[in-house]
Formats: sequence, structure tokens, C-alpha cells
Amino acid sequence: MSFDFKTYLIQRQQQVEEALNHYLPAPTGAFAKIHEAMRYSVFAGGKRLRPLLCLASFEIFKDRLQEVLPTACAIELVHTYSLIHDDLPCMDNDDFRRGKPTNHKVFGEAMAVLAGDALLTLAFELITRAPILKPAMVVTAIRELAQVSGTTGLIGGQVQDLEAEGKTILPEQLQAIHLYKTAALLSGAVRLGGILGEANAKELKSLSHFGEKLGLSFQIIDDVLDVESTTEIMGKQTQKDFMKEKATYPALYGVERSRQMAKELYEEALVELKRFGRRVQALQALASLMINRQH
Ligand code: GRG
Repeated sequence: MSFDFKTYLIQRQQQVEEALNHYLPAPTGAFAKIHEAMRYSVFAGGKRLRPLLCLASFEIFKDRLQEVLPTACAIELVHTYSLIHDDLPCMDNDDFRRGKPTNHKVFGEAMAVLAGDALLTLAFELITRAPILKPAMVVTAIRELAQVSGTTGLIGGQVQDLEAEGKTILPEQLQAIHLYKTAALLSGAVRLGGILGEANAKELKSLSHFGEKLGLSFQIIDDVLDVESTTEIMGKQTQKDFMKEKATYPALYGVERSRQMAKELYEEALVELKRFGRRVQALQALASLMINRQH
């Protein structure tokens, strides 16, 4: 029977929404305000690509989704925290994300900082919430998420990105920024699925390469969309990279070559999945969705 990706996607997205709703604290009681701020950005319309990648990667090896759902949600919380903080006036200073006012526009800067911090903290707690996992696996998963979130990943990329503003940088520096700020967390999501699925070292290596290449390709497409798309479609201000003199692929290579590079990386990423046979259908379809996205 052929793989029905549309049905698969709807089901998994629903499972992720339900799990996130379950794990996020209720917007009531003494901490109603911050819980409301956390929930505002988590349920603002994100595509849930990172948890979906984590689930699809896990499903290459195992079926019991309850083992991986808390970790898949944890990655989404780290992603959401990074966007809240990135939108702050001291960073990218954005008023809109996903077509809605940014967190600090609704809750104020102090609460937005704290909501981001609280999501990041909750993420690590969530990984410990799958009681069926072996303790050693929980430790490995926590280390993995910390590494792709810290200066060896997301934060490191953001620092390099800020420092590159207004400067001419080398192609390898640009690639490093994109690998750190975007590909690390995406690849981490794929790797975490493999880790919890008990992939062996060789399998994990293939998943890492797949995630890195896909993540780099995804960020190149993001750069291109900032040039070619509109504020209405993206739900946030476009042309910002140009205005802030950001280091991007279109700035260095032009739009057409950037699209070509993204396509080549995507194809290279798919090659990494060959060893897994038919159980990679969901992961393959997700990769295609990510690279052909319009927003
Ligand atoms: C502030 C610690 C800190 C990190 C910021 C670089 C960065 C991390 C944030 C800037 C926004 C940006 C360019 C992120 C890179 C990844 C990216 C393209 C995010 C958007 O991801 P989607 O499309 O978002 O998955 P949705 O809205 O669907 O969740």
C-alpha cells in the first residue's frame, strides 16, 4: 500500500498539538500571566517541523510514540524560546511573527524574556517525562539538546550572525553561521529521534548528515524567501536581511544560485537515508515539504 503522507502529517501534527497542550502549564493561578505568554507563542501557528522530524526519525526504528513525544515537544519549546528572544528589540526587533504580534508586543519585554527562559527550562524537564525511557538514554538526550541549543549550536550561530552584520564574510563563515543557527537544532531533532529509537552509531551518523544538509538547505530557502516572498505570506516582515546587511546566501551568491545550492543539499540529504529502506518515507516527505515551503 502506498504511503499516505497527508493523513500521516495531520495525525502527527495533532499528536504534537495535544502533547504540547498537555505539557504546558495552565494559564491560571499565581503564574497565569507567564503561562499565558508561553502558550501564546507555542500556539501561534508554528509548522512543528522539528517535532515532526524527531517523530519521523524515531519511527524508522520503533512505533511507540509515547516514548518520543515529550522529547519532540521539548525541541519545539527550544525553537519557540529562540524565536521569542530573537524578536526582542535588543535582537532583531520584530513586531510580527506568524502574522501575529510578537510576544513582547503583547506581554512586554520583561515577560517575553521570562517566557523564553521558562520554555527553555521546561524543555529539559520534558525529556525526563517519558518514564519508560532508560535513564542513560534520558541523559544522552538531555546532552544532545543542550549541545544543539548552546554556543555549539543555536546560540553560537546567533552570536556569529550578529557579529557578521554589515561585514563581508567568507563563504565558509556563512555556511558555519547557518549550520549553527538553524541546522544544529533541525539535525538535533532528527538525531534525538534516532537516539530514542536506539539507532546504532552508523545509523546515527547518517541521520546527522541528513539533518545537517537538510537544515542548511532549509536556511538557504529561508534567506531566499526573505528576498522573494511577501510580508502577508511569511507572516513577518520580509527584506529584513537586506536592510540589516545580514550575511545570507542570496547576498553572497544571488537568488538563483542559492536555490540551486539548496536543491543540491536536499538531494545529498536524501542519499543519507538510503540505508534505511522503506521506513524513511515520512522523513523523506517531510524533507520535501520543508524545501518546497512557501512560508
Ligand atoms: C535568540 C538564542 C536565540 C537564538 C535565535 C537565529 C535564531 C536563533 C533566530 C532567528 C530566526 C531564524 C532565522 C531562525 C532560523 C531558523 C528558522 C528559519 C526559523 C523559522 O523556522 P520555522 O519555519 O518556523 O520552522 P515556524 O514558525 O513554523 O515554527
